[in-house]
Amino acid sequence: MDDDLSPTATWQAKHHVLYQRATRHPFILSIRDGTADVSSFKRWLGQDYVFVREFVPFLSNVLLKSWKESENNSDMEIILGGVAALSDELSWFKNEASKWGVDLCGITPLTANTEYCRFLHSFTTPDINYTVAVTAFWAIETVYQESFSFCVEGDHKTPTELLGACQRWGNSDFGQYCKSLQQIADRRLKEAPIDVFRKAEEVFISVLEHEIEFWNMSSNE
Ligand code: HMH
Repeated sequence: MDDDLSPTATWQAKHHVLYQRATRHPFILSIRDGTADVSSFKRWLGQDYVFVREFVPFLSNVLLKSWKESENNSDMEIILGGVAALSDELSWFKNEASKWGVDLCGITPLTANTEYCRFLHSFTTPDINYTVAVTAFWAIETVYQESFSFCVEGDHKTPTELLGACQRWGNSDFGQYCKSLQQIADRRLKEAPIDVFRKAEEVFISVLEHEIEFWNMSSNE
């Protein structure tokens, strides 16, 4: 591995096949080339609303871990910004769902979603340390950032009615936010004991796998 790369960048390179499958999934490519199925997008929307609701306790717990365990005061403030943004995000989902005629009260989480949410909940126990949890947070946000930014870059043919969703995670401010999370994760990983480092790499891989399954679930009947 390249010594100049940070721990997270090293993993992105080492697991790049999996990383590409998560960030250049056929569902994302179909949005970008204008061939996405309305029913798939609506399924994704309803399922992701359920996911983001479950993300609130996950991220609140990362916030709590940063307060308890971080040696750097700015971490908690950066993570707090992420918690605060979830309130607006849930409103966005409700507004978007009403535009598309998706009834958010009637959503049953599908298997891939249930499994991903179970994975999120596994981080709230005290035996998972801050370094591992913040690495998961970075990876989860980064997959969405890299996926949706691709739909608003270059010669995309993303339909106008899907641009709002793509901009939500694909905008450059969110890109910067993900970079700040990456810096936190890398700073912690450089000081981490080997067992924590290995656990964080495992978590990175699991996030990619769950994200791929989430896209698969959204695109397939
Ligand atoms: C499945 N992964 C999934 N949903 C999201 N909203 C994000 C990541 C980013 O917050």
